[in-house]
Amino acid sequence: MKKRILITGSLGQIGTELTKHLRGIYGNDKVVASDMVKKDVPEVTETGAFEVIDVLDSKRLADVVSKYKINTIVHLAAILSGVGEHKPSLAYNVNLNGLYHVLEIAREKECQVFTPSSIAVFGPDTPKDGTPQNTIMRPTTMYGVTKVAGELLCDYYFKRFGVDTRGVRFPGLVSYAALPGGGTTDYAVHIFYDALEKQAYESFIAAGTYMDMMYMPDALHAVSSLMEANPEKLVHRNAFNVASMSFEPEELAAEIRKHIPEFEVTYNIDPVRQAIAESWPNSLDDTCAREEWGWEPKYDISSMVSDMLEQLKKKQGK
Ligand code: NAD
Ligand code: AKB
Repeated sequence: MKKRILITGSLGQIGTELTKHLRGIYGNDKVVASDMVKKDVPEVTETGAFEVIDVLDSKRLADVVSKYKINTIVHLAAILSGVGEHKPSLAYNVNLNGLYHVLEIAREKECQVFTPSSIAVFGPDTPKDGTPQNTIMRPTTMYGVTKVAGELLCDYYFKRFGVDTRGVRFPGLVSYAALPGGGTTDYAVHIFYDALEKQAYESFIAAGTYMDMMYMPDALHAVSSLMEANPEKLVHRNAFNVASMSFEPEELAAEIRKHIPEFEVTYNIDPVRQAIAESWPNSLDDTCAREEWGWEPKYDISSMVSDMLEQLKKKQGK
């Protein structure tokens, strides 16, 4: 069946690029972008249909799904880890009730659902290195709690109602098109802007703190590959570990220094986001994704840093 896709939260870090990626694959007229307010992001709002949808408004969501005869919902609207610790009740509401509305509409209107989970599903009791697909998940953040519950809800809707739900546990995503929306891994994006502007960056995450990271082109490819994967091969669904690189701030800085030798990093640690980072794994084992749907990332830290700096320079007209 030909896909007619609705993307929620499409003006965020992932949506800004995923909308273009999916319109490139399926056609501009087959992908409807949405967010809770319309902002001036021409690559999303001017290249195809755009609708204002607050995912807490289930009637509006259902009306748009009917209007465009949507058969696939890519659900990105969420509150991320840093903001979620400052506004836990908002994170609970948007992340859980928003997903519940999407799943109910998908059940009624027979839609496929793709929604990203996160490395935030893991917690301090989880094995830190080579974190397996199935392991202890006792997150200590509201964001992580909603992401674990979200994975379970998606599995429930698949097993109980046959809704074709799929997802990946994204690590921190590094990208140049849009800024990140208030997560713990955001330092790995901000560092590039300051490296180019000031040749210096003050990190809110401490040296030596490893987290999994991924460059956006690999993340986009992960979404479209899993959406198209043969369902008969999927043993897991919600959600797959995916990995491509793991680093700490000093290693990223050293890589940037290969292009900007005078670049310096200082530290002013944010205790909230540092505690979150310490509760997450150092690196995930993504064997299941590789075996079940052929996941294979292209970028490592060195190729990512070269491309990020080149693309940001172009964007800033340098
Ligand atoms: P983001 O914060 O950049 O964007 C989220 C978007 O959701 C924003 O445009 C915001 O306006 C919108 N939104 C918030 N509340 C809404 C509501 N009530 N109704 C409609 N829209 C609403 O986030 P992102 O980085 O693009 O993340 C998208 C998804 O990917 C989330 O589920 C997130 O948990 C997951 N994820 C992201 C990362 C990452 O590093 N970016 C890593 C792991 C998982
Ligand atoms: C965050 O830091 O909250 C996100 C994530 C890893 O889910 N980038």
